[in-house]
Amino acid sequence: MIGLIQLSSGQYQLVYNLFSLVIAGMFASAVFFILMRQQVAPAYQTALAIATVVVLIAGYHYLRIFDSWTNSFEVVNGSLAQVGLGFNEGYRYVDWLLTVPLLLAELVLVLRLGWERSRTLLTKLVPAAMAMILLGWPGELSPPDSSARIVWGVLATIPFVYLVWVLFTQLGKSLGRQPAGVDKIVSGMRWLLLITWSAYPLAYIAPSVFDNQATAEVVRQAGYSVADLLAKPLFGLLVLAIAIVKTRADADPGTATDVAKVTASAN
Ligand SMILES: *C/C=C(C)/C=C/C=C(C)/C=C/C1=C(C)CCCC1(C)C
Repeated sequence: MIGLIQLSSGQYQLVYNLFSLVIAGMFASAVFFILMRQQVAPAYQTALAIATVVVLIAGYHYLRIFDSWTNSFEVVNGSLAQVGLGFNEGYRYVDWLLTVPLLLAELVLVLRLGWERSRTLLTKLVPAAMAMILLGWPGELSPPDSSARIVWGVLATIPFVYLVWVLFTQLGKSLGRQPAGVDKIVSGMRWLLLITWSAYPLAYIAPSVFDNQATAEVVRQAGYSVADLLAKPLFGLLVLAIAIVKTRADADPGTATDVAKVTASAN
């Protein structure tokens, strides 16, 4: 249990407004992904459907997170004191347990690596993701200055490093097999994954790093919120972009054939 903290009204409002922004981002992107469905070939609609489900699950959890935030503080002498059971961090972990495996499936599906490769990849990545989240959870509930927090965090980082390393190298390998235009998006996605997923462990260690627990709480909540916006709606937009470019490339194989003819006649 995190010790009782007191926030200034500015700190409280900052997190409050960020949660509200995340809710808007999640539901707006869900609507957008649904409306864009017709723009992509059936082969990519599953990936887009998963992207939609991910932002809906996260949007729902942020509604609960928002509620928990407003219920855990009360104005006492001009600042916000923690009351009752305190803020429930559990919603995030339940959310990640559902959305992280789905995000991995979304990525593998849109790359269309073939059934065998996709299956092998997911049987490595999904258990690693589950282990990472389940090991981080008890640490998140440990006191800010405890060694338990550090130990669980380090344990969770082992599957995390493995996961990010596999994703980064696999995405790198698939670059050469993607149609023109898609390779740039896949490369951007590779960096987006590396940077945003690394923001989570950084937000996690905030309570151990900052002496002032009010600052630590704001950094942690802001870190997780911004990371979630990038890792779910923005990531989904890149998946949609890949699906649209690939749909066009599949529908217009003429471009590829013409290029082949020109090259052949030039020889
Ligand atoms: C949509 C949610 C996503 C992509 C969540 C990702 C979460 C992580 C990459 C969490 C990683 C953690 C560590 C590497 C160590 C400390 C504990 C965690 C679980 C915060």
